[in-house]
Amino acid sequence: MSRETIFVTRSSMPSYEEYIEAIKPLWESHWLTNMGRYHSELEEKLKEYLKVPELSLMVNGHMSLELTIQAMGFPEGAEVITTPFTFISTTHAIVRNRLKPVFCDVKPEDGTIDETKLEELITEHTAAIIPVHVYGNVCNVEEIQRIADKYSLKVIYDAAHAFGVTYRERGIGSYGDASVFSFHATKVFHTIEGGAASFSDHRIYEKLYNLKNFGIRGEELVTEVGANAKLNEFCAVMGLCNLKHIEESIAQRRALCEEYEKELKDIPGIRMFEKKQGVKRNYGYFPILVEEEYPLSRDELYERLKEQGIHTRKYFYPLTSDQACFKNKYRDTELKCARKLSEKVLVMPLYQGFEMRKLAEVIEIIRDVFV
Ligand code: T4K
Repeated sequence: MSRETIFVTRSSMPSYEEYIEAIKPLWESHWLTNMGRYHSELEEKLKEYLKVPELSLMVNGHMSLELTIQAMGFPEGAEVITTPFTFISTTHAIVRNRLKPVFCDVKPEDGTIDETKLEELITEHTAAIIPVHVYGNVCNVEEIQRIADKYSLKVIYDAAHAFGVTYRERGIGSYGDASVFSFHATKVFHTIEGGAASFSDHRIYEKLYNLKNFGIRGEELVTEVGANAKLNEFCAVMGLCNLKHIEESIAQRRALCEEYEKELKDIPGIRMFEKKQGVKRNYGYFPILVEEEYPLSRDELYERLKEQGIHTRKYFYPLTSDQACFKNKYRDTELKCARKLSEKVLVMPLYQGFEMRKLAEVIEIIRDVFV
């Protein structure tokens, strides 16, 4: 049985030599940040890889979302319909923009926002919808867009988990008014810390440029109030190196996910999310749902695995709407399914280099409760 600790994920790395070689020019140029050469190169390469018309690199996924919301210029206090079954960043980005989150329930089959519940939450104050492609599961983008068009709402996707995902041959970041990706160290593709927003309206690029660089447009010219959310050159180089190996990394993850699926599908009480037709996945996360038929509760299974050195994660429990900073502060909406999912979900270890032998140990522990 496993003695070595296994975490839910582990950062993919290029070889040490590859990265060192790639950062050498930084010692020659002394140009380390402020939209340098590698920043531009990565922006161009990611536009192509993600199949999106425009892209703005940022210091992390959270600031990408926060500034993209800001770039839309919603009136203070406007309502934004979103999901609570997500990382806290999604809700923070809304609230930090002085907007009010309105939490919409999610669907049991994939954890994405329940588009059938959207219309009943729309009021005269609604400005936008911020759905999440949680675990890379693609939202019902067609129906969300239809509703947004009907009520003249903006749609910003939190695509933090959806790097490289395509739906009907289109880059996932080409849907809605904008999408936001995370390139955090724990993601399928990373720049250590980093993120990006994608969109089709070039004016958003200009706006985000100002917001991420103090509004500076010339040595003596500041045109608007902005923050500092630039990606530095060391991170950009890490991204360029990782991008070279992304297909191999996704292929490895895919093999691991297929093995998990094969081994878990017949275990009573262990459920997996459904796969949507037309989606090319990135295999970023492997969530399971621990249902009543399983002899242990989700929390008991979490503890059982942990005792054996296997650190799964309850992404996403509690719901963001139940966190101390948001509880009882916003409109009370029904979140039955989201709450159930958050009480059942457990994200399994998955990363490049995770050995099949270790995966077999995880499965054995999950199965062992029946003997
Ligand atoms: N929207 C959504 C839906 C998101 O999920 C996220 C981030 C965002 C927005 C915001 O994007 P960023 O601003 O973060 O770019 C992690 C990540 O920090 C976070 O990026 C991610 N979502 C979230 C789901 O997971 P924690 O607090 O669970 O991470 P931590 O430090 O516990 O790490 C998890 C495991 O990863 C560790 O047990 C070991 C491994 N690890 C961790 C680090 C930091 C590594 O292998 N290398 C590392 O450098 O939040």
